[in-house]
Amino acid sequence: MSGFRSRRPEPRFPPAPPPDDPVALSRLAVRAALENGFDAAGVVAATRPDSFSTFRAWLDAGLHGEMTWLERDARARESFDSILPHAKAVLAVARAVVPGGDGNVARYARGEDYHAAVRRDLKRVVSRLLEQAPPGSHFRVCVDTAPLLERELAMRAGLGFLGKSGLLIVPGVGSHVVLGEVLTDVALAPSAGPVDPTWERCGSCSRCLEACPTSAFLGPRWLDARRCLSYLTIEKRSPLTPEEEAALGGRLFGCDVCQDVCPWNGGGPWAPSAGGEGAWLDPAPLAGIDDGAFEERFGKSAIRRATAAGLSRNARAALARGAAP
Ligand code: B12
Ligand code: SF4
Ligand code: SF4
Repeated sequence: MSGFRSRRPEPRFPPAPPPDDPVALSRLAVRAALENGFDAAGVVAATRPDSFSTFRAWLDAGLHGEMTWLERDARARESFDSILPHAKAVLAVARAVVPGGDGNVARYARGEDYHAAVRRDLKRVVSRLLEQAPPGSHFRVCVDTAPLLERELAMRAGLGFLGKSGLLIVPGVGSHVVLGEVLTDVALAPSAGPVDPTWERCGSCSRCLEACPTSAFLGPRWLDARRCLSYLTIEKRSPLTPEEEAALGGRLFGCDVCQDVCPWNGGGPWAPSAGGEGAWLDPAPLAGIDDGAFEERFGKSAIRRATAAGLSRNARAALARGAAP
């Protein structure tokens, strides 16, 4: 149908045989995830994502700015085969980030890099599954690293709903969660029935859309990333304009405003308040940080994503505007 041709060689392995009891194996996967420190887990069939066309339209509108890597592997998000040949099911998981209040570092990036922590614990889940899965089964762990539409997967697996902020909200936990997945060629039974695309539980609330400091939302779940402070502090590689610098308001990495105002997070351990471990970075020593010192300090932190050049640029902007901790 399309002109897209995978340049990948034929899969190196045959598909896994069907499991004796897909429902039992699926339940085992969810139980193992919950036992390994995830707050929500569910299984979804590895079928073409419903929202691929939304994603494509978002790219076509240029709302991704300099995140050209999203453009590069866009087509891979249409099918799971480039990530795991013969993929049949996905175990989607969500984990609450470490509680803590305000800071100039977004909550998800404080402490141990969540990519490493989630990967480690999902590997434990896979070890458990390998004991029961049919011989010849394959599993692949992904955490924000593979070309997947992770929020859709989480929603369709029954973990929660997508708020107007675009964030997955897990009822009882909130939106301060990070997501991960295990892809498998074993036909695990889905945990949830088909999801109604219009299902959301925001009601008449639109606090996140209104509170965003840069008015980055063009509508519910429709973000102009180029205006988002998370993008400006983490992903944007070119210099900041004076307007962008001012908009940062002293933030060094990420932004939590659209979550701070959300009633689904209200009163919980993430209520805006003073600090918490790793919440604040002093911009002064970071303003001139070089690659070596940056790697030493942030090599095992999610902050690494900003690069030394990006973080020092943010720190200089904070100092120029007198926004020290
Ligand atoms: C690129 C990216 C960004 C960009 C763009 C964000 C954006 N809104 O698109 C920037 C740098 C701005 C960013 C910021 C943040 N990000 Co980010 N980001 C990603 C990444 C790598 C890709 C997201 C993407 O494809 N965006 C393009 C848009 C169009 O897709 P989407 O956001 O997934 O939206 C889809 C759904 O909303 C869906 N949808 C909407 N309506 C409907 C209806 C139906 C029926 C269905 C099926 C789907 C659907 O359609 C969209 C297209 O598929 C994902 C990881 C991943 N691989 O998915 C993390 C991810 C989304 N980010 C995450 C986080 C934590 C953040 C921040 C909170 C970080 C921070 N504190 O600074 C902010 C939040 C900003 C916000 N309000 O979205 C988490 C989200 C966790 C959660 N609770 O949802 C993810 C999942 C990473 C992870 N593994 O945990 N991020
Ligand atoms: S992370 Fe901050 S800047 Fe980005 S959409 Fe949310 S409130 Fe707006
Ligand atoms: S702030 Fe309100 S509109 Fe935004 S995600 Fe939360 S409940 Fe939904």
